Amino acid sequence: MHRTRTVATAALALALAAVPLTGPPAGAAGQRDGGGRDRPPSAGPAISPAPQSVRALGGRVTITPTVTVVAGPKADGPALEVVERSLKRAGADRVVRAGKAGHGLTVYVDGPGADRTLADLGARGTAGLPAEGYALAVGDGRIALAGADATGTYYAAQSLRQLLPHRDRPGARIRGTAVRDWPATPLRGVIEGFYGTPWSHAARLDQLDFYGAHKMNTYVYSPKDDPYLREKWRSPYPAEQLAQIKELVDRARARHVEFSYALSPGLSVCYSSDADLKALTGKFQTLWDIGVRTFAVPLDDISYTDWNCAADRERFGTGGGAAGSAQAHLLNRVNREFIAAHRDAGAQPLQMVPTEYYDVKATPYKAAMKEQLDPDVLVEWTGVGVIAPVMTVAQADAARQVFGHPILTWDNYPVNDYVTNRLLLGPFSGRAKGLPGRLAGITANPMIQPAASKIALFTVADYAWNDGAYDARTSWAAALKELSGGSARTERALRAFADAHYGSALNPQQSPELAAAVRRFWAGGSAKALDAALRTLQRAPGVLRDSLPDRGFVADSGPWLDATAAWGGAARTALRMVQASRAGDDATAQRLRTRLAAQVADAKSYVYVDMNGKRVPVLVANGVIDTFVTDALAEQDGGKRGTATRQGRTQGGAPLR
Ligand code: LTM
Repeated sequence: MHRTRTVATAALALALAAVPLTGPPAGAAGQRDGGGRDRPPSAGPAISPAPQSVRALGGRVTITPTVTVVAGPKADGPALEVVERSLKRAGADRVVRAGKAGHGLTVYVDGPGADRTLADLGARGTAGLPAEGYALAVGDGRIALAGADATGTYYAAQSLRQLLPHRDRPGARIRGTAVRDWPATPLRGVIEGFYGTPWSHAARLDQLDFYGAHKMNTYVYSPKDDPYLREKWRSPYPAEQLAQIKELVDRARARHVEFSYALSPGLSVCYSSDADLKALTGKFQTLWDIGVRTFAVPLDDISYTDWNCAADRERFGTGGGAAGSAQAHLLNRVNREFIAAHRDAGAQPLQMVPTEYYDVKATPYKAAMKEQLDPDVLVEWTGVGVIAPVMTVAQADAARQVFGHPILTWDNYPVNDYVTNRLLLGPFSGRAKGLPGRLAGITANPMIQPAASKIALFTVADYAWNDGAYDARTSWAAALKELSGGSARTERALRAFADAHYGSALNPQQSPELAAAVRRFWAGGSAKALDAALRTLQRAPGVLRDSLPDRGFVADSGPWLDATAAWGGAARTALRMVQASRAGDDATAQRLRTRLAAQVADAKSYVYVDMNGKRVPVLVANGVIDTFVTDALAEQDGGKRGTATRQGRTQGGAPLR
């Protein structure tokens, strides 16, 4: 891992009434609040990721006791399941399938019925939509959804799910709406590519559900610390582990997610060896046999100046150019002898991660890749920097140019394997508008904590689907809303918690909301306002433990929840100490100071235990809450407030990068 080299919604909370009556030209912005303002918790139905185009239609739809679903002959099975489940959740007593309209509400899914109904309702059909695009119309007692392909229909069903309310009896009314929608980039998803404890099987299944619901279509299976992917890459899987992978592959297919299997032979491979080619393709074949159709060969984080066999030195020579040639040689053989041989049976283009994956400098290595690697191989690239604070269109174009291949980003956010003391709960930021259209796709490397990654991944999905409408803060708020399951109290707690873990290389401002509250206080604002913010933070862990629907999130965040409650309490004590001191009550101030020392010690005592048993003290709102405490102590000492900030005396975490 290049730790040292690191430079380092969207549930656009759509109030349908406010949807402009605009047409859906290609590239049209969605209905997001373009100013980046967060909608209040009470905002109405939301579609996430933000659709390319939504408009209001006349005529409502009422959920009747019996709803008829008329499916086209090739209608997607998983899409139908989503539609039927959503209708029941919206209050229908019975959902029946039939060949023609019933007495109550009829929902057309693909086929001639859907096409006719879309036209009747004044909505455009699927003609001209790119892959995975869809059309959805709700109005005049009918609903129609149709996809440019099966995945498009599935995504139409996901959008309908979000438009329908949750009711326990029939009668709910839904406003007339037309959605015409398509993705901004073909591949959108997640690469489980971090160091540290690999995700559990249950967590992966849960993630695949999440990806399908958020129109992400890619999951790359590449945990660095699964020995069968790197150290023991030649060894076959034990039957039990292979059976679990098959379960993942099946679940992925049911959620329209492409499962990409990534094998990393670089630690020991001999690029020129027939035996190693056979070992690689033989292992791929065992994965093919359980249904995998997409394969990757990551060659990141290996040495390319040391060969693993003398034959490679003799054949390819030395230096970066030789390494590029050797890698291209092996990958081309995999591409021609395995991928091409399986193409008619559904094999997808090969993916690879180059050893130089983090810049766009022209080098002999990249020149070899450009000239020698088969042109249909997708090259993964992390941007300029391993953790790229920004990604621009110009950088992506430069990467396309220098590698000479389609670029799939391996975006190292919200991965936290290089800062295991932190949760990274801020949104996907710093990625330019227009970037997805230049890429083969976007994959995000998540945190070691799967469920806690969902806040950031929600925003990744939002950006990758419709970057034109994307606003990081709005998407972040929509993610919090969705994860809170409809409870305003839970949402407030989650927001306070996520704000306390917001900072990263992409979001250089740590805890923007808490920091603003602290700033206001020092600028003469009321102690009451700051205490309210700190109280919300202190109590947030209890609320989340009590009511956050995603229990995985709570489990993932354990030490950070404990530390957050403790830091919230410590900061409140510090605030009271300042107030007592300013009021001339030195005895109380001194008593609070003693308590504060114990509270800070407690707050610093919570640890994350990594896969090697290492105990890592966790950080909370670092540089904000600890600095507030230090500044409060300095003020009581009669010193100048702000000394701590200037001297960087914080919880001891590395600076944000
Ligand atoms: O980013 C790449 C291509 N490789 C590794 C990742 O496995 C790791 O998770 C990240 C973040 O530490 N850095 C890398 O270099």
